[in-house]
Amino acid sequence: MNNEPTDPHNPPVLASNPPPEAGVTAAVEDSPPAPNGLALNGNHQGSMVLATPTGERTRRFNDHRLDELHRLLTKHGGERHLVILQDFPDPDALSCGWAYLLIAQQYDIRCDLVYAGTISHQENIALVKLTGMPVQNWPASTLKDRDWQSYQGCVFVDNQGATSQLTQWVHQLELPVLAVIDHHAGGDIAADFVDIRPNIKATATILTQYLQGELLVLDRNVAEHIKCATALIHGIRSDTNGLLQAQEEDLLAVAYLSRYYDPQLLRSILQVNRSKQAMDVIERALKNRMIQNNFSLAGVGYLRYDARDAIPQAADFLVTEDNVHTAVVYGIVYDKDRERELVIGSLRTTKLTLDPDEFLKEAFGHDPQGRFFGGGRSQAGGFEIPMGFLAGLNDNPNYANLKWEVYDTQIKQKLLRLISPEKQVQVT
Ligand SMILES: [Mn+2]
Repeated sequence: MNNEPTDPHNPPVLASNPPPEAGVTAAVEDSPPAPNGLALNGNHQGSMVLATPTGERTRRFNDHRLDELHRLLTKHGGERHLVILQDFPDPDALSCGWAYLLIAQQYDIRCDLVYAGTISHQENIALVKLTGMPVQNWPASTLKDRDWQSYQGCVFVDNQGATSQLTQWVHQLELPVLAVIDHHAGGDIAADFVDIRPNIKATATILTQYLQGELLVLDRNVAEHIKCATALIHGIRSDTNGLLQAQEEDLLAVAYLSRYYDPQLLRSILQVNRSKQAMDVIERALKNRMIQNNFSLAGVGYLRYDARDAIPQAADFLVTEDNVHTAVVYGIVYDKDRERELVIGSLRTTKLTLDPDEFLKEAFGHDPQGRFFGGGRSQAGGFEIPMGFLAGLNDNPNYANLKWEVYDTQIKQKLLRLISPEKQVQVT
């Protein structure tokens, strides 16, 4: 291949006047010099390098988004940026953050990939450990001591700032938001480069398209590339219910990544066993579940903040029961960092006509500021209800029990209003 990977120390210079070939998509290999004196030196599908007689090089892509991102990265060459993930990053977020970091490296941009919450899901811990992904935890309590001055900008990947505690710091310190790449709808964050595509199932599909466009040319001989490609496949799989909900673009992205990924590594990531904690929560969910109109509802009581990922795992499990199409599991956690206590819950459904986002918004409503307590995507959703005045002082077991019963009852009442509106269900 006659690729011309970008020299990290000498990022490509853009021509001041766009040449007329803008929008060319065909692969050009060993092409003769173009009549206007420009030598075309194309890569197989994503980009081409145009060399002018003066030796100046510029790259053009078949997708305007790649052009824009390329221009942005070129402009910021030599800088240091923060890549911000949601507080509880999932495989899609993690793999995309990493892919972005590798792309930015091509432009001599040093990125730090950070999140403020925890990675507690066993599979996600395995993903990070087994791939050696360079992701850093910046807990909320440490944010005031971070060296923010050394960053010239930040990037949100697989989120738009709403789900990260880092966002308020970014705004306070006026750190420029350079790029937002996401597949969730909504959000009104402004950035130099915005690529938000709600019709795509996983952000990893979008990042893979950047790779296909050769913002970074993957190389099978580079271990990091193999691992990142594997992580991206895992990201797409996990946001599409194991590809069952994948659409053409997601599948094409996986097909491309299949040239580079390590199947053995992917298997190891997926085969991680559940923690004892998660098993205990699943056991509680099984014991406490009540089934009504094919909904399985289970409160699991109090659990440690870092065990919160056991809740979606329990919901995943309950939804597999015969005659159940939707499971909701919830519990109370105490967030030490932010000194707040909250009810968190997860919904899983196999019922195609049930929209988790609509259902949870309708069931739990919103706070006085208009922020909904819950939301979701297809087949999955979650909710968080802060306890406010009732938070804390759980050393008193009678009080703790009473509080749990109140929340347990209220959540069931709110859900049952939607599940069995025709009859008054007794919740005790
Ligand atoms: Mn995602």
